[in-house]
Amino acid sequence: MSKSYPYSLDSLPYAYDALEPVIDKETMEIHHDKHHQAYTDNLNKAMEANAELQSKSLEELLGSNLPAVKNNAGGVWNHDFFWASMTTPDTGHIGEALMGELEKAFGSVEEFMAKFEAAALGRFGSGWAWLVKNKTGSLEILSTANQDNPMVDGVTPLLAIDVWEHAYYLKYKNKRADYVKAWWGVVNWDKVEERLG
Ligand code: MN3
Repeated sequence: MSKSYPYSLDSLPYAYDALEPVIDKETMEIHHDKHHQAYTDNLNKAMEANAELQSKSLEELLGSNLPAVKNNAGGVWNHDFFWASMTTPDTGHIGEALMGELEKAFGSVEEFMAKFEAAALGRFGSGWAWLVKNKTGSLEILSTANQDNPMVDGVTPLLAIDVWEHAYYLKYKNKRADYVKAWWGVVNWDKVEERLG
């Protein structure tokens, strides 16, 4: 999924209504066509103003000390990752290798989900919750603010949920917990296992 300048917005890997009823079509249209498009456009603008960065990869920009570069690079990368993390409701299941890693790190799938939900709900304001593989190869849960991306700390993202209000407000209003619980139904577990490597 490595992109480079000039950045363009990829189509969703499924139809806008593919995640219904968990995530409604209108939310997906606005989230992808407006928000993700805006991060893409604003990243290109920031790159125009910082031509020396144009040869860098998108991943390298995630750690930029220029807020306009870092925030919009995160917005582009994180949403590509988020779309690919989801699939048609109730079609995925956790494979053996991933199950083993989740049990090793968290004790059980239920414990993993509880901790991941706590990270998603505990993120004050806008941000993300992540399942990552850390530098020693074990799984961890963390959350980031805004469009920050944990790869800058050397970890490998496996799964992420967007908990900005734009991701859920039309359908779930202020009830982030309901969104997070329903979201398990659209996780693309095959993709998570693939990212495990
Ligand atoms: Mn978003």
